[in-house]
Amino acid sequence: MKSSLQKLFLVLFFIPLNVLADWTLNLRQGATPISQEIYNMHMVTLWVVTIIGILVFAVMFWSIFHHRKSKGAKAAKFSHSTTVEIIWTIIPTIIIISLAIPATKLLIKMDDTSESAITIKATGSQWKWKYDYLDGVGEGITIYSNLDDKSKEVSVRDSGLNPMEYENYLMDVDEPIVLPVGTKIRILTTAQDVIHAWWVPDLGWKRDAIPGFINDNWAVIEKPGTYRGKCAEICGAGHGYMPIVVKAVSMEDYTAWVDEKMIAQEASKNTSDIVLSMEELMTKGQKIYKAQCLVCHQANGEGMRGAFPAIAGSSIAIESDNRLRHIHQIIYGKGLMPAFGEQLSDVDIASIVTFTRNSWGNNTGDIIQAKEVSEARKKPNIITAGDLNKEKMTSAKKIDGLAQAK
Ligand SMILES: [Cu+2]
Repeated sequence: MKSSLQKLFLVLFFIPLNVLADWTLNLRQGATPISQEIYNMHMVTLWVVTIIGILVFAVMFWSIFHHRKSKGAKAAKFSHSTTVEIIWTIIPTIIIISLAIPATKLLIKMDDTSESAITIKATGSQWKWKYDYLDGVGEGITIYSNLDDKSKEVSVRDSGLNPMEYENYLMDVDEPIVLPVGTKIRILTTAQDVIHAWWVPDLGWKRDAIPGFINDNWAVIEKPGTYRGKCAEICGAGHGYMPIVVKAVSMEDYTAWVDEKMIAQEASKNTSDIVLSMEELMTKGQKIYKAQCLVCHQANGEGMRGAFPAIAGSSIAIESDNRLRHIHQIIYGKGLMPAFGEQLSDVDIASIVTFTRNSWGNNTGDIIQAKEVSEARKKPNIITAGDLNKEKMTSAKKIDGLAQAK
């Protein structure tokens, strides 16, 4: 028969170790020299504090046990000991300084972004990441990283799909950032609307992305692979929907990707002459809606009450007088809704407008072609003009109200 102490010991130590074999507690070693150095620094510090903890508690428990009252211990009468005070000041000071020196060196190294071969800028917005390749091979590329379609499908309430069965649930994107291995990459972080934070644990650092500020960091990824991260600053309802995926590839693969991406990017700039059938517009529109609009406006176009208005049955999406307003709302954004004009091509916007005007009971039959979007881009923003009028009207009403109250 095991004693109850033995049982307690088993519960506390052995059973969790067996059952949770995959369960790890420690910091990750990561994929960059810096993340490895952070890990080493962390381990040294951990051992130092563990040894101090063991020594201090050992002396404390030993003293309590051996000088207990039942053994007839008598309290000493002295109140000060200069020697002891000097010792307990000097020893911790030496320990702290010997930890602070390597830690400071490491922090300085982490901040040294000089001689980077490639610079990218990560801009957080509600709720996606935009990456601009600013310098080095790939300069001029822009990527928008949205939550992947599968995660969106699974995340819809009552979807009937089990998130536990989907390996990268909320950890995958439609388009990852591609970076070469063995190259010093400077990563700037900033934001467009509220504070976000760019965090890929394997790179060893996490940095706030603040509107109006640019923080810079760097990484040299050693091994090719996929590294996942997340926005690490609560940034609103869709905070959990903005993962980060970094695909690290060899330099050759990277240059090949850059060439391909450049061609695709160039092609997407000039789409105003493309004419599609209703069916083609609907299929394309549905795909883009899923990637860009679904998180806020939902799969059924009904939005989220109080935060994101419904598109189903909304006057902007069904009245024929509102076609331009509808297009402008997507190009220029409105309130919480970001501007998509830069991100989406003419044909993309045309498809999305056609799709939303002909879905969920919005049966306008309207077909919007890229040409109409390209022309709408040349017209002054009708949304802000409308808002200004509305503001004027409300202030006029207020003044009326005040006058009447008097
Ligand atoms: Cu965020």
